Amino acid sequence: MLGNRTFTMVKPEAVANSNTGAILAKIEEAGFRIVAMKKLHLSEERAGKFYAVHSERPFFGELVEYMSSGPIVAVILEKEDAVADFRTLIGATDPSQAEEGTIRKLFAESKAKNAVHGSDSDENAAIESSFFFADLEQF
Ligand code: IDP
Ligand code: MG
Repeated sequence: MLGNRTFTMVKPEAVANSNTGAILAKIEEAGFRIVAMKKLHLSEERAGKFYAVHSERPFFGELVEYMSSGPIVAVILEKEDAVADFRTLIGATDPSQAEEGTIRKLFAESKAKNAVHGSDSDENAAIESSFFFADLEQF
């Protein structure tokens, strides 16, 4: 299965703005299959753990506060070349730099509040999936 799965989150502002369904529709229209999905509210501690790789970045405090500000929807996705194709579908981190038609161009509010997460490698897709779904073998 390695190479065929990625992990995404619909981030708090997109959930709060009732964009979860529209974003999931774009994802399915692009050929991704939903393997597992749940809605939950991260604590600051859990958000900090998820983004630990960014702990030295200047925006880390803002990122943790934002990601714990409301519920998110965590999703494991399946498709050939899932990681790379999903990064293309969501567009650049900063929506002002994102291609037309990408999820971030359509739904993001800012570079920080950018609607969705997307794993950046097969290895991180597996790590991030198991962060939210401890019982992965059943999917
Ligand atoms: P990515 O989500 O496109 O992979 P990363 O560089 O991994 O981007 O950053 C993780 C998340 O941190 C971004 O999605 C965004 O929410 C937030 N972030 C990144 N850069 C900035 C910034 O310069 N200011 C505020 N938040 C940022
Ligand atoms: Mg990243």
